[in-house]
Formats: sequence, structure tokens, C-alpha cells
Amino acid sequence: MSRVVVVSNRVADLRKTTQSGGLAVAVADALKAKGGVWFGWDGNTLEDESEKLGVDTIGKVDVISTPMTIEDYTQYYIGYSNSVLWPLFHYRTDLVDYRPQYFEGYMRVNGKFASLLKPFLKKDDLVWVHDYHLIPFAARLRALGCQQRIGYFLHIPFPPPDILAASPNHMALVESMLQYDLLGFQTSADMNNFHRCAEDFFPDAVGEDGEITYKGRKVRLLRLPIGIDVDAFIEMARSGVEEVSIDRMRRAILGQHQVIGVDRLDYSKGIPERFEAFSRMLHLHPELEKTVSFLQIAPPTREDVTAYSEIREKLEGLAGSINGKFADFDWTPIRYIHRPIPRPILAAMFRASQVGLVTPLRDGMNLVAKEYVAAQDPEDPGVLILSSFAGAAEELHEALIVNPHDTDEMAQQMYHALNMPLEERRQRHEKLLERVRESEAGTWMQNFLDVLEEEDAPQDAAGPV
Ligand code: GDG
Repeated sequence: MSRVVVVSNRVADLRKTTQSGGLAVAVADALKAKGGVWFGWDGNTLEDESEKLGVDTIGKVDVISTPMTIEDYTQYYIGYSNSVLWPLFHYRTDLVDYRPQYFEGYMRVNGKFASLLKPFLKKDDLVWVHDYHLIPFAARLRALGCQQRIGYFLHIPFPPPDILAASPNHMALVESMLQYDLLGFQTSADMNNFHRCAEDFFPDAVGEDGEITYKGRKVRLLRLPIGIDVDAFIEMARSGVEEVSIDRMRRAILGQHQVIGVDRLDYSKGIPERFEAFSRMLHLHPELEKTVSFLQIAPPTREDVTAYSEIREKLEGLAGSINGKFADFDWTPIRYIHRPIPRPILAAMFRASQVGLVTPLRDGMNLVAKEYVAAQDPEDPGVLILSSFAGAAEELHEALIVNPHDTDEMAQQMYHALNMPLEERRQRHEKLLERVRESEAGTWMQNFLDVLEEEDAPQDAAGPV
């Protein structure tokens, strides 16, 4: 099989265990096992242009990374990627902060990245580009004469045409996507939204059979939900971390249960709504006081974007007021940690928690949902509460599915989860674990690359639904 070249905005530090962010976690899991090249930004910013490429080999992976200028970081990363595309693709047109120079920076950096990668490419490489930062990457590579097969996977939702049209660059975005050989999406809803955009904005590209051909190249679509390295996560959760075991024992003695949430501190994750729902449950069921606490781990992310500092302030205020209302000398209802926690501790914490609350307002997939399931003790598993707006809800039917905007429903389902009989918990968990195994990180990667490599994929694997 051909060599795989993964391109993403940021290369992950494959030696670190505190890495948060779904793409880094999933791609690192899959690429470490398979080997290949990983190209992207090294996370550093410089005053001026520099061609200081870093080349490093970690296990079977050659990592090629580049710094970026402060101007590029401001316009491409903070600007277009995270102040325009991220809110827009999460259906938050109210948070879009559009400026023409952001789009210029976005196109410029995609061009620079393509020029930096080109000398490293071999004729038969399979190039796999990831996520919203790099939509124009294939078009830039093609402009430099690269003929390799190029695939793209979007980790976040893809919006319907009327939302996408809120961006003045919607035509350019869709046209850029049409330059790939293969486009992968988390859910069939996302894939169908893209297909509708292609039909609306580039009707000549879509045939009567629904197939897309652009500039003589067939563009295939694939729904391929991302997953985790299930066995590695199970092992991590089982191996027990001392501080988690002590915390668990203390709660067992006090007869206390724990509800857990783990998310990058992002407005798309619905964390304030979750706090409100926990507070509502305590209000409706005063008998639960001192018997249950809520642990929210929310490491900082994208702090240079205003919307993120606002959500942080909101959350801190909310945690303070709920604790102020319900706490007692021997009980803190909400424990809120705003820093990254090592992955083995997270895994053990998931296993030690009776309820996993995964309630984003909109999410491409949400790997935390899958991690929570994998971490459970099959003999005495906890219950997953999952938002219907997470991509994972298309697969994980045996979770308690909720609408994150409905505080009462979330409060009721949390109560239901805390009181669910063992037999029902086991049945739900068994089925959920089966489903989580169906989309393991390694299989996900292999399936994408198999379709990318095929000259002509079977219609049912790549056609619209
Ligand atoms: C994007 C899409 C899609 C979180 N806090 C800590 C920590 N994490 C880890 C989690 C999980 C990952 O970060 C987050 O992944 P998600 O999938 O939940 O969310 P996004 O970061 O928004 O990821 C998402 C994903 O891409 C993959 O395609 O599922 O929909 O938005 O693995 O456990 N890890 C550590 N410490 C923390 O404090 N070590």
C-alpha cells in the first residue's frame, strides 16, 4: 500500500499524554499504529517569515512541522478558521466575526503549507487532509502540479446551504472541496448537507444519479464516523490511578455518586446548559443533596478568541452561584477543573463515574462519548447521557438521548441514569461497546485510505444517501 501523508493544522505531540482535542487523539492513535508522515503547524509563532521546518521521527511516524508568523496566526487560525468557520459550521451564525483579511490569510497559509509539503511528496503517496483549517489545501497542491490522490476528512459538522451561505466565501469553500478525490464526513446528515450545497451552488457538477464530477475528476463522498483505540482505552481505565482510586473509595464510604463531563472549554459543548440541568435536578430532588456531585473537566482552548473568554467567565459565574446555593461544609456539588488532565487519569475518572454527561449543542462526533463507554466496568457500568446534536447519536442509540436545550429533560434523564437498575445498565452498555468497536480509530483510518486508493469505489460506500 502507498505511503500515507496526513496533513492537519497542528501536528500532535506524540510523546505527550495531556493532548486534548479529538483530531489529535484519533489521528495520533491511528497513525502511530500504521506509520506514515504527519505535516502541520508546530504550535509556535514568529515575528517574521522563517522556513525553519522541524523534521522528527517518532516511532513509525515522520513528523514535519513548521512555525507560522503572528500575522498568519491571527488571520488564518484565530480569524478565518476559528472566528468564521468554527461558529458557522456549528450553526452559530451569531458568533461569526467575518473580516476580508481573515479569508486572505486563510488562503495564503493554505498556499504556504502546500508549498512547504510539496518537496516531501512521493509520486504514489496518499495525501489525507484534515479539518476546516485546510479546506483549500488540495486546490493549492493541484495548482503546484501535484497529481497524487488527495482525500479530506471534516471532523466537525457540515451545515446546510442556507447556513453556509452566511459566509461571503461559500462558493469558494464548496469549490475547494470539489478538488478532492474523496470527502469524508462524520454523519450522513453532514454528507447530505454537503451534497445539497454542491447541487445548489455547482449544479453542473452533480449528475442525475447524484454523482459529483468536477473539472473531469470524480469527487466521492463517504460517511465514516471516527472512533478511538478501544482496547488501549479500556486498558488505561482498568489499570487504576492511585489518586482516582482514593477519590472513589472516599465517595463509596460516603455513599456518593459522581456525574462527569470532559470537554475542551468551547461554546459548542453546551457546558453551561449542563450545569443548569444539574442544578435543576438538585432543586427537583432535594433528597439527592450530598449524595451526588458533578465533576466537569474543561481545559482551556483558543483563548485568543473573544467568544472563548466569554464562555469561561459565564461558566465560572455559574459554578460559583450553584455551589453557593447548594454546597455544605462537607459537600461541593460542582467540581470544575480548568486545566488539562493526563489521559490515564481521565480514563480512570470515567470508570469511577456513574453518569457520563455528553451534551454538546452541536458536535461533529464527540469522542468523549465513546471513551466513556469504553472505560466502564462491564459488570457495573455507568450510564451515558448523549445530546441528539452530537454526531455520536447517529450510532449510540442505547445512550439516554437528550435535547441539550431542554433543561428539565436533562435533569430528569440524569435522575433516571442515577437510579437505573443494574440489568438495564449492563444491557445498554454491552450494545454501546459493540457500536464503539465498529468505528475504532484504526479501522476508521484504514477504511478511508482503502476508498481513497481505489480507482472507483463501489457506489454504496461513496455515493450520497
Ligand atoms: C473535534 C470535533 C470530533 C479533553 N479534555 C482533556 C482531554 N480531552 C480529550 C478527550 C477527547 C478529546 O480531547 C476531545 O475530543 P472530542 O471529539 O470530544 O471533541 P473536539 O476536540 O471538539 O474534536 C469532534 C473530533 O474532532 C474527532 O473527529 O469527535 O466532534 O469537534 O479525546 O478525552 N484529554 C486530556 N486531558 C484533558 O483535560 N488528556
